Amino acid sequence: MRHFTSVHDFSSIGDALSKAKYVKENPFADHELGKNKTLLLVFFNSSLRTRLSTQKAGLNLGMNVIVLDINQGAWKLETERGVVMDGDKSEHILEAIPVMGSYCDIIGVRSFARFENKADDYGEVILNQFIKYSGRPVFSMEAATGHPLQSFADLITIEEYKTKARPKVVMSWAPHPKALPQAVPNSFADWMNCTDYEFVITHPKGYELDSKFVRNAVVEYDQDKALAGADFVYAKNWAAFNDENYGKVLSKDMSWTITSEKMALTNKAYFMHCLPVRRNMIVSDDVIESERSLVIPEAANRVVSAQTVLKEILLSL
Ligand code: AN0
Ligand code: CP
Repeated sequence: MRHFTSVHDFSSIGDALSKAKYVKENPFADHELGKNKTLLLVFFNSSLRTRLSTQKAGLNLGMNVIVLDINQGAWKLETERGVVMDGDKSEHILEAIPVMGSYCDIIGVRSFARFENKADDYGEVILNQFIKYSGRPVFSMEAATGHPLQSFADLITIEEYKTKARPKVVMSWAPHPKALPQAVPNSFADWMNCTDYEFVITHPKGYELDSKFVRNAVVEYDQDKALAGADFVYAKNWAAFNDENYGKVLSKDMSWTITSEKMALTNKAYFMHCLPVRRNMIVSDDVIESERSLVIPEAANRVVSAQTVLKEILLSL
């Protein structure tokens, strides 16, 4: 594996899971693999889990790890070519990227959708510039359209907790005060569609996701119907994807919040969320605190997903 931007960079889901199982059971077995190799993590947006779990993954592999927060101490970057740079941006990303590449062996990038231009977001312009100009293997730490390290950790978690071969997994939209990217639900759908689980997506009308990620998943607009018999409930907010309302909040309907009444419709489902989560908007206190909540083991598996991917990239150097 050279770059990692989606589930399709693994040869199969089975391959990804068996590699993750080995990493989880033998976290320090490859401590020599990353010796004298430098991992650079570049953040254009905030992070708690991705920052810590990816650093930890690199350290477990014996790597040196450096982190750059673009918005805290680095020069403001221009990303558009051809612009007369007479504003507040001191440096162009076309110089910054190869410079960053010259200081490391592998680069992780977090750059969320900006909701300024749908074609730029869905063209993954920033991530692709890193791939093109850094000269290094690049992996996504949540880019504009996907968050594959999160979905990989989600899949590992479902495999650990499922009690039947084909669990019913329901991804439900839930309300949130601000516009959030579609990266997490896009990737979750992408990964779930590579399994043989029963996978259902539920959201209010207007929140349809890109068909490239939804593929053959069942879309059910009635949340109660979707939740019936669910084994896993994966809650997430996202902003509208369609051209007319791209990046907009169309609804804050609190009847979509995941409460104990909603969970009572399921087959004693486990509750999942990638975090950070807004309590009593997305999910009630009692559900997230219940014994069926997997949010902490799910976050812990972020080390496993990151370490599995970094190991594959290190093996390809
Ligand atoms: C981000 C999002 O929804 O994409 C990151 C989630 C991992 N969430 C927020 O910005 C609150
Ligand atoms: N789930 C996740 O990626 O969390 P952070 O935004 O805190 O990294």
